[in-house]
Amino acid sequence: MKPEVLYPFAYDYHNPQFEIENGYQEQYWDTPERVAIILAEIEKFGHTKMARSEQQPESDLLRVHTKDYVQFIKRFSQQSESLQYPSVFPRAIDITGKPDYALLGYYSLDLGAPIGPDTYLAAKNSADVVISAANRILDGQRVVYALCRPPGHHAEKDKMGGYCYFNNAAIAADILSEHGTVAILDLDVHHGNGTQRIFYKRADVLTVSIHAHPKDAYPGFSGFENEMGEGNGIGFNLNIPLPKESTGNEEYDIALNLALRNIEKFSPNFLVVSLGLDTYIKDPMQLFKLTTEYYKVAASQIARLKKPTLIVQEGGYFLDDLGINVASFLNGFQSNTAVIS
Ligand code: SP5
Ligand code: ZN
Repeated sequence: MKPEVLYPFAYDYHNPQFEIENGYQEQYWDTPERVAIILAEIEKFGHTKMARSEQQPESDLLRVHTKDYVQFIKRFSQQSESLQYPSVFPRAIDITGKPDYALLGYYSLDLGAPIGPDTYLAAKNSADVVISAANRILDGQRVVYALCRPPGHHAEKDKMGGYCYFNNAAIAADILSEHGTVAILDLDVHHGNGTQRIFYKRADVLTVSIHAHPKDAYPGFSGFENEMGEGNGIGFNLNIPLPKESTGNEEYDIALNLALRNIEKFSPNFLVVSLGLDTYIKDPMQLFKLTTEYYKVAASQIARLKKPTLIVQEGGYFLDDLGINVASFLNGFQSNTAVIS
């Protein structure tokens, strides 16, 4: 079955020029072009249906984010004339009545998710895509690709960071979880700290992530093997960190198979894939060495689970090949989903 494709209502905005990494200005890799490039490439492959997503109720954001966080991004975004970066990071304080100067840092993990005039709209449009996609899955569509941008998996319930504001995959998983169990497979090269944390105490949503070992890659503070869930959620979080230097197709494939075996054992009703193409050999993140051809192989193995699957776009920054890498992954899904149990 060919994946149905949903993309944002509008996407030519929210274009920060830099993030700050280790004290230095670094290029901001998440650009509006990414959406256009992916769309242009996958259009060539004739997917079942490609559509702009519809607007969705703001209340769906509150499934995984606090009201004060969503309201802050909305208000602060609308009143900002230029991109705003935090200066202080207050922790464990009562934030009632504190000025925006303090709040911006309170709601931030890092200096990689600034807020400008169109940030809320871009993040909301991105979440709308995944909400519409989850609804398509509930309507009976077997494979849906949500072309989300900005990405979401680093966003926690009240924290933005790593280009992420609203956790698209988590919102979708929470919607689907009202109708059955859900597994989230996070394939972005960075650990999906937000997704992990949001579901950390839940047994009805299994979170599995394959990523560059946090000891030498962003986000650094989570993604370790010993993080296995808490309370009811113990045993329902699996991290598979891989070495930064030596991970190519073969090494990755072993990890993917371990991930898939665990998902199969959990036997979810729905699968959400956080798809990052920043595992690519030419990606500027310079971590893993996966190839265009391998994305197809990976997808065909995931498709063998034969679960209704929502693929959510996360990272991937080598623009020349980003489109073909997504297309390769989506094409790998086509061959194996004909019979679904
Ligand atoms: C969604 C997502 O992929 N977010 C990633 C955020 C990463 N931010 C830190 C980037 C540091 C990149 N440094 C690259 C150095 C190699 N030249
Ligand atoms: Zn990433």
